[in-house]
Amino acid sequence: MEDFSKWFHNILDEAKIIDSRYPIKGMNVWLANGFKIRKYMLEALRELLDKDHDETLFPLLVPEEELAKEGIHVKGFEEEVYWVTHGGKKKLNEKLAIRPTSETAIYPMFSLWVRSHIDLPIKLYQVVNTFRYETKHTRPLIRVREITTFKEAHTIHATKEEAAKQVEDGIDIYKTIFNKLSIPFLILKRPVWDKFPGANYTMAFDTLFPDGKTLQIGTAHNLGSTFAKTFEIKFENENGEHEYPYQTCYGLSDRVIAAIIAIHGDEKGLVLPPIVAPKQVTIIPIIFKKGSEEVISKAKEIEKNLKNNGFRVNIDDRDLRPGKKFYESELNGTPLRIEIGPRDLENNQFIITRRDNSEKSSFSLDENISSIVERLLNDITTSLKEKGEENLKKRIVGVKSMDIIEKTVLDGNIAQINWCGEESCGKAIEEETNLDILGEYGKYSGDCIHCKKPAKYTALISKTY
Ligand code: PR8
Repeated sequence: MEDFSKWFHNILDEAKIIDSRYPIKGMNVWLANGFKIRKYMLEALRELLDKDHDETLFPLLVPEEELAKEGIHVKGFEEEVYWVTHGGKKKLNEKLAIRPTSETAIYPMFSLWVRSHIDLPIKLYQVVNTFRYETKHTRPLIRVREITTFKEAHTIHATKEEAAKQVEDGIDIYKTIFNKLSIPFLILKRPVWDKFPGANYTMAFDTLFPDGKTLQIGTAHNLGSTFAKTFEIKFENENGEHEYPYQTCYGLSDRVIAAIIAIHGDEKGLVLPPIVAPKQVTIIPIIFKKGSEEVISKAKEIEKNLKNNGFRVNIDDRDLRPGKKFYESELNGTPLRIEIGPRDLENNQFIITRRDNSEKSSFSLDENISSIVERLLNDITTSLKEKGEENLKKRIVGVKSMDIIEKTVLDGNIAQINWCGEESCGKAIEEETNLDILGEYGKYSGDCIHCKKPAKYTALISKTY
């Protein structure tokens, strides 16, 4: 893929994911295929979150007074907030912020809900649109100003230990979802200057795009008691004393869909992990004048069988050349294509082609088709995952001196460096290379690449979106 950015924009359009021509920068229209991928992604995540989180829904608008309460938080977002200032022609007495994220919408309510230790923990999430007036270059799905499927979880606990454990639980949920989507990832503790505004610490998931840039595809933040103190959230413990609780939040956006498209796709188009593929199997009857009825009726039988077994399947019996149909199903990333024609019927067989590796196999029509499909779909998930992980691993390259960091990264890699862990030194490294330190990674030995003091970490550094 020579020009990734061009490829990415084309595929969003050709595979009907997003129309980015909406006349507000950073705001896009979800098209039919994109919407379905988004829907299946959401279903998979909800299934995981619903096990021990409650889904809720808070208002879009936040009073200025609430947004302004948490000093560090508001400072982090002040450049990015859209404001509602008027109701019709009337200027509002108090400006209303359009949520850039919902801490300041949710936590004032926590202060009403939390009274006693028996009210804790609370674990909730919502799936909403949030708005950030991003100043960096916007790109569909990757950096948008209307984040259309912001999946944000917020939890509140009686103890620090429980909150720390919850961050790990949030990370586990995200690991599971990324594995289901075959997205390779790194989990890194962000340097202090790059943590979520108001958090004690931020754990981030990064993945590597084909152009060598990394994308942060999810984060989990330990908020400590900072917000509880600001929003006066207190609970009575078992001894009748009043304490501040501890909070966490974690979130994903449609960047996950950008990652699915970018990491698995190829020059023919999308390659979708089966869990989110709008169609998991497309049956293409190869019809000639002679014998077409038998072929169609067999195709319908296969379709019915697969549908009954819960697969998303369709028959493409449009009056088009098979080649055109193959092309479309490849473009749309449909994981499996079944072909069946008169000659196959004569041989009592059908043919399945995998989208991910183009492997073609023929099977007897007497075999259990749904178990073949199930096995192949699972194989696709696994092999996409393995391929992605292998590539990610290969592209983490140890670098010993400052002058080759940039070149290493420009060649499409993530550089691994020794670092003293000092903020001033880390920022100097970032400034000199024009790259970002993602966080601590793996064992260290030797001296800091920049200041030459003993290293505390090996850190990863990359070009980020
Ligand atoms: C929080 N509060 O907000 P976070 N376009 C697309 N995706 C984005 C964008 C954007 N402009 N900005 C961020 N993301 C916490 C946790 C509630 C939930 C994605 O955290 O600011 C990034 O993948 O880190 C980011 O990791 C995730 O949303 C959560 O946003």
